[in-house]
Parts: sequence; C-alpha cells; structure tokens
Amino acid sequence: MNKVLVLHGPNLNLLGTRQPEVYGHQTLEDINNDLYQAAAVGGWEISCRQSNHEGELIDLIQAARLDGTAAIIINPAAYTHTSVAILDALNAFDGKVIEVHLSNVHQRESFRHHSYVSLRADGVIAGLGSQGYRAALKAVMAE
Ligand code: CA2
Repeated sequence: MNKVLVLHGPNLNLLGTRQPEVYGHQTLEDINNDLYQAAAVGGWEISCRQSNHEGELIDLIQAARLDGTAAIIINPAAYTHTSVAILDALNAFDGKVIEVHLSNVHQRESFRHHSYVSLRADGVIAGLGSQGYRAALKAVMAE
C-alpha cells in the first residue's frame, strides 16, 4: 500500500486553542482525523506526527527514507525559516515533498518569507488553512 507521512512542527499541537484568527479553529486532531479519512478513501496508508523538537522531526524524515514512504507532507512551522538540518534530511529523502502552511506566510513578517524547506519541496501551499493539508494529500494521491 502507498504510504504518506504528515509532519507537523513546533507549537502546532496548540492549534484551535489560541490565535484562531491566524491559524483557524480546528485542532490538530481535527486536521489529522480528516486526513486519515481522506487517505483511507484513497487507499493510502498515512501516519501523522507532531513534534516540538527539530531532531525528532529529522529522525522521522530519516525513518521515512527506509520504510517505503512515498511522500512527506510537512508543516515545519518556525523551523521552516531556520532549519538547514530539516532541509538536509529532506534532501536525503527520495519521495515527493509538499510543504504546507496554514497562514499566508508572505503576508506576514519578512522573516517568514524565506523557507529553507521550499528549496526541496515539490510543491508549497500557504494560506488555505487546514484545507491546505487536504489539497496536499490529494496531490500526493493523484501521483
Ligand atoms: O502558517 C503556518 O502554518 C506556519 O508554519 C505556522 C508557524 C509559523 O512559525 C510559520 O511561520 C507559519 C507557527 C505555528 C504555531 O502554531 C500555533 C498554533 C496555535 C497557537 C499558537 C501557535
């Protein structure tokens, strides 16, 4: 069965509890449940993981290299703008990579305009809220 890994970076475990005007009202569990359902309908295996730790996200990306994962959908959160290490880990992954941001990072502070992960991503979705994850999964499953 085709396999996709969804990675959520730091602080995204707080979704739905604060700053709904920026990140929406859905919790991370709501988003993941929606993705599990859509993947099941499409016949894909899916794993959704969140971590507040850069090294743990890197370990998960490295594990995906070896377990037959076909694609990674990643919202690296603040690490988007800082992490060469996550970029390096993604560069060692052969499958498809889609970068997702809930907010339109280009409408926000200038430090959010640069993404290391975009150097590797096959596609980038920003500003569509939780629908961005669903769109990313649809693109992955269409391959
Ligand atoms: O728009 C996005 O998805 C971001 O990746 C979210 C990150 C931010 O650093 C990026 O620039 C853009 C922040 C995630 C923090 O999530 C929270 C959710 C609820 C309450 C507080 C933080």
